[in-house]
Order: sequence, then structure tokens, then C-alpha cells
Amino acid sequence: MKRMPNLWAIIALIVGGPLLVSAQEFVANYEESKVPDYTLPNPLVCRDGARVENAETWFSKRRPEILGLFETHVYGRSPGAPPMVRYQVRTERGILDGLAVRKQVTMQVEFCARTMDLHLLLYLPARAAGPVPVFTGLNFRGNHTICDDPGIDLSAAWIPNDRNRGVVDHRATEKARGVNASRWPVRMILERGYGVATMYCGDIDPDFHDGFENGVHGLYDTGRPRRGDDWGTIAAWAWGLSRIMDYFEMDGDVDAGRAAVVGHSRLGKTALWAGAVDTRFAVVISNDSGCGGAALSKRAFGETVGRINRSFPHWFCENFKQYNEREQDLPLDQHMLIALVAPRPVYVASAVEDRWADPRGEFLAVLHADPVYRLLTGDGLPAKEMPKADQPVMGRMGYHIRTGGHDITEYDWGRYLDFAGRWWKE
Ligand code: GTR
Repeated sequence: MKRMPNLWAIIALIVGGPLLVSAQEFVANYEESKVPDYTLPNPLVCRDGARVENAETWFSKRRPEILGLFETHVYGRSPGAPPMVRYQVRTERGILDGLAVRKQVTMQVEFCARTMDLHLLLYLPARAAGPVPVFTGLNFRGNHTICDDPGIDLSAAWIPNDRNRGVVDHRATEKARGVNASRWPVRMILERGYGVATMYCGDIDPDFHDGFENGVHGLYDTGRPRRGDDWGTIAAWAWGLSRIMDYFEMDGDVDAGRAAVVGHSRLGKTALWAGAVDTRFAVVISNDSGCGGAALSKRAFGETVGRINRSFPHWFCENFKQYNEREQDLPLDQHMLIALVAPRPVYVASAVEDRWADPRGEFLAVLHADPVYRLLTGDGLPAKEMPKADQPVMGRMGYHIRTGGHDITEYDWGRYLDFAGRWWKE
């Protein structure tokens, strides 16, 4: 018998439909008492149950195992260095009132007869007597946004809108110059005797879900089906940071043995992954990196795996989506990402109001990576409890929680310069 659609069902759908959708909306947990019970894998116990008792076992067995877990389940597998890169360097002196030498480097990457251009901006202290250590990180909206220096080339790439700062165009404009300068205290870094280098993340891979057709994915991945462990956008950005490192190794004004990789938020996640994959980075710094960065996923506090994968389906590899609402099944957690940086100095920072990034989870990840640092170096994080706001702790591992919100500020940078300086003055 053919049934008529039930009128009440239709009315319920019209009235209740929107309620149903909003009931499924994500509600972040911000209560410590509601953090689920979780067990973290021990970074010093191999998958076969063998304990890591020395550096030999760590480097030959456990570290590759952990790196493989992150490649398979979280960030995806990246290709190595491209077979061909052409560099074009423009050097200008007497920049920023004589404080700096500015280099703008175009790197043309070629793969299988396809090419793409990456644009590096590098400032070096004018008074440097030899090669200097350099802080390097990607930027969110183009090199021209990091400083009021009118000589920085305007980015020609697609740029996300930033209505908060009055930028509503997807192309760079003169009025966007320096809009992110508060996040890049270039003069302060130069005055301390260091260089600073940056590249627009969108040069490497644009930050929207384009089916992995644009950016470096378009260069490498076309013509074959995507696999579960293929690299996502964060891994692509990290690959870009390694290309900056390739350049450093060729520039006699840069001390490539003393390069710090630094990043904020999604680019802080990127800095950690770059530091894990590429051991040429001597110091690794993550600022407010949160979920998929320094924060423990299994705490499901603030932003969660499910939420981040739904909001940003292109950031991680496809396999990571299996852990949406199933963090407890992950065979790893982010303390193991930090452990991958060992024995190199690592610094993680949080902000008090940045609960979305789970400051406590970021601190705990550092703390739970400490045994690896202790085993390899006898040094680690000189704290067992989370420090109070604006009271940094620094050993071979560093941590602070700054008052204020989600941002990278001059205060944060000041601590990073102090921290890296401790190691570089040795
Ligand atoms: C948020 C995202 C965070 C963080 C942040 C950012 O929307 O949920 O994981 O990466 O963006 O990069 O500013």
C-alpha cells in the first residue's frame, strides 16, 4: 500500500530540522573535571614492548617508529628535497634605517617539468661580522604584512581575507603592508644579533581545501589517487620550511647550524612537524599551536581531533579522520611529537585566554616528553607543575604561559630569543 507522507513528520522536520543541526554543533569542553580518562603511550617503550634504555635504541628503533606513526596517522608522508631548485637572490643594504641587510630570494622548484615559485624574505643584522643564527617561520598573509618596510615585494599569491585588519581582498594591496608587524618584531631580533626569515605559507600550499590541486601538492601529486597517508597542508608547509633550510646551507651569511624554526598557531603545528622531520633545525619553537600541535589530543579539551578535521579537512592526512571522536584509539599523542625534536632544544608557549588550544595539554605534552630529553641529555624541563602566567621555565626544554589571548607577541619573542641565545652562546 502506498503511504502518504505523514504530515506531522513533515512539520516536525521543518520545525525540528534546524534544532537537530544545532544539537550536533560542536561544544568544546573547558572543564578539567570532564577531561576523559586517557593513557598516553610511553615514548620510551617500543611497540614490541622493549624499553628504550639508551640513545642507540632511541635513534635506531624508537624514534623512526614514532616518526612513522605520525606520518601514517597524523600529518602524512612528504617527499624529500626537489630534484631541481633555481635561486634568484636580490640583496639590498641600508634597510630599516641601516639596521639590516635585506635579501629577497625566489626559489623556483621544478618537479616533472612543472614549476612553482617560493618567495623568501630574509633580514640579517647589518653589523654582523660573520654568519648569524636565523629565526625562521612561515607567515599567514604574505611577506609584505610582517613589516612596514616598503621594499618588501607584494605577494602575488592568493591571500585569505582578514576583515579584522581591514583587508578584504584576496590579492595583496599596499594597505596590507605591515598589518601583521606586531607578530614579527624584526628590529628587536636584528638588534639582538640574529637574522629573521619568513615565507608566505600560501606560496607553498594555499590554506583552503582545493582537493590538493594547488600549491606543492599540484606539483607532486597529480595523476594518481590519493592515499590515506598522503601529506596534508601542514606537512606541505613543513616541507617548505625545509626548502628554506636548503637555502640557508648555501648562504654564507647564515649560520645554518644555528637555525631556529618558529611558528604561531597552525604555523606552530607546522614548526613542530618541520622540527621533527628535519633535524637540521637546531631549535624548535611552537607558539599557541594547540590541537595537532603541542596539545595532547587525548584530553579532548577545547579544539578536538574531530572538530579540527571538519573545519580544516586539508591540514592533516586522510587517516587522521579515523580518530574523530576516537582520540583514545590514537597509537600516539603529541608529547611524542615533541620527543622527536630531542635532543635539540624545544620551546612551547601557551596563552592564558587561549583555552581553545588547551594550555594545560600543551604543558603536559612537554612534561611527558621530558623523559626522552633526560635519557639523551640529562636535561629537560625544569618544572613538574605548570608555571604561573608570565613565569617562563627554561632548560633544554622551555615553556611559558603568557597573560592574554591567542597571538604571538613581543613578550613571546623575547623569551624565544633568550632561550635560543642560551644554547647559541655555548
Ligand atoms: C583556528 C584553529 C586552530 C589554530 C588557529 C590558527 O581556527 O582551530 O587550530 O590553528 O585557527 O591557526 O590561528
